[in-house]
Amino acid sequence: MTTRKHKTGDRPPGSFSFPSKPPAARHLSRILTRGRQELFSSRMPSQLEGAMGALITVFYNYSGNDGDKHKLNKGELKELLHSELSDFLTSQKDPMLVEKIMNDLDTNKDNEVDFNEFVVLVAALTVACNDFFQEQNKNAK
Ligand SMILES: [Ca+2]
Ligand SMILES: [Ca+2]
Repeated sequence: MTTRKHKTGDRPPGSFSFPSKPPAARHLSRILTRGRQELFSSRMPSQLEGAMGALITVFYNYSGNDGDKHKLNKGELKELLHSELSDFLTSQKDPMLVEKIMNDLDTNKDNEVDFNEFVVLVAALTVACNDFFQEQNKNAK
């Protein structure tokens, strides 16, 4: 009888796990290519379009400071996390947190976080926030 000890996808407790590909990303990019004309016309952006624009702006505010202008190195990622997600960071006591986040986000292992990798973090945190609020709602009833 053989006992298989190793399980695939096992992670040490406390580490982050992000989906490797944002769902429906390809479909979305097709829509975007078609809708780009309308998206960047002079009308006021919708709330969601504004949020998407803000996401892009925030990323490039930090990615352009050092080295590759289109990617966040570890220093830039740390700066972004501390400035833009300070509440999230202070609630986590792990001193290796930035390293762990960097490791989990950097799916192509080039030691940089590009925009595609960055949005996975935002999506995962947004999902976590939504779960939290749903839980709060449930408890309030
Ligand atoms: Ca950079
Ligand atoms: Ca990368």
